[in-house]
Amino acid sequence: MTAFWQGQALMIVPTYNERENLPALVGRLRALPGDVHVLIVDDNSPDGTGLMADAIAACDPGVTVLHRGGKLGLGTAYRAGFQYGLSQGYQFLCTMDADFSHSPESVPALLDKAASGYDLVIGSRYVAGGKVVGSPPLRKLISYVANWLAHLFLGVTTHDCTAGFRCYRRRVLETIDLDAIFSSGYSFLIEMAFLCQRAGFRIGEVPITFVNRTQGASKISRSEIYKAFYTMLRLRTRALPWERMVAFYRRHSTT
Ligand SMILES: Nc1nc2c(ncn2[C@@H]2O[C@H](COP(=O)(O)OP(=O)(O)OP(=O)(O)O)[C@@H](O)[C@H]2O)c(=O)[nH]1
Ligand SMILES: [Mg+2]
Repeated sequence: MTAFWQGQALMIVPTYNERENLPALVGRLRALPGDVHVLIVDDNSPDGTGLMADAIAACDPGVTVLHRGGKLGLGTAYRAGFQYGLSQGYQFLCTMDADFSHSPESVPALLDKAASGYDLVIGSRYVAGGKVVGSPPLRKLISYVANWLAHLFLGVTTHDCTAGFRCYRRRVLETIDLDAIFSSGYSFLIEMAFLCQRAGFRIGEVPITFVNRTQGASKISRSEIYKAFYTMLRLRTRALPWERMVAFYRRHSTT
């Protein structure tokens, strides 16, 4: 049976020093039903991931590589990937980490959920059935606190708004002004979840088992963690007047 996303889904994989993981990851993605295409966004990885990506792409027309000059951040890598995917006409633009924390075999579940009427689907650790395996307690705590603050401060209802395993429908990325997104790093994920919700898009989650990487090193630094908290403060102060106006309008239009 042909998958409904046949040739219409692009998986964007940002990479920085992922040579141990990339070939197997791309192999498993390309073995999925529905010919999921892969875009690798590599930031001139010192370990030669970019060259390896070129070699993979040379043997498979379903794989493309976007090279950038240096480490420009996860958020801007996603944005470059979205711009490429939109220009190529894809209907479903997905993202995942290269380190197997996100299982390639869960991608069809994200696409299925998107097709059932969701504009953004997140592979979530924090809904019933979701799990985290092998993460150090401090990482778990930071992730938990970041999500809790996003719920409390920003009113984001998504349970896992820091997850990078996502599927966006094309219309989401056409509506949101990607160039106006301030975050260039990991906090891009929180900002996108916030902007999608504020724009009225329907956000769904599918449970996933997040497995801590076994190959390569984490790129998340202390400054990225500070930036995530700064992003929430920034979005909060920007959101407040707007939210107040809507609340005021709603209150007065119903009385
Ligand atoms: N192109 C690009 N990719 C990046 C950059 N920073 C991180 N990545 C990639 O983004 C993905 C997520 O990064 P990770 O280091 O796994 O971050 P994480 O999953 O939050 O942290 P761990 O759980 O410790 O692995 C991986 O595929 C990285 O290679 C960047 O500046 N540019
Ligand atoms: Mg990771």
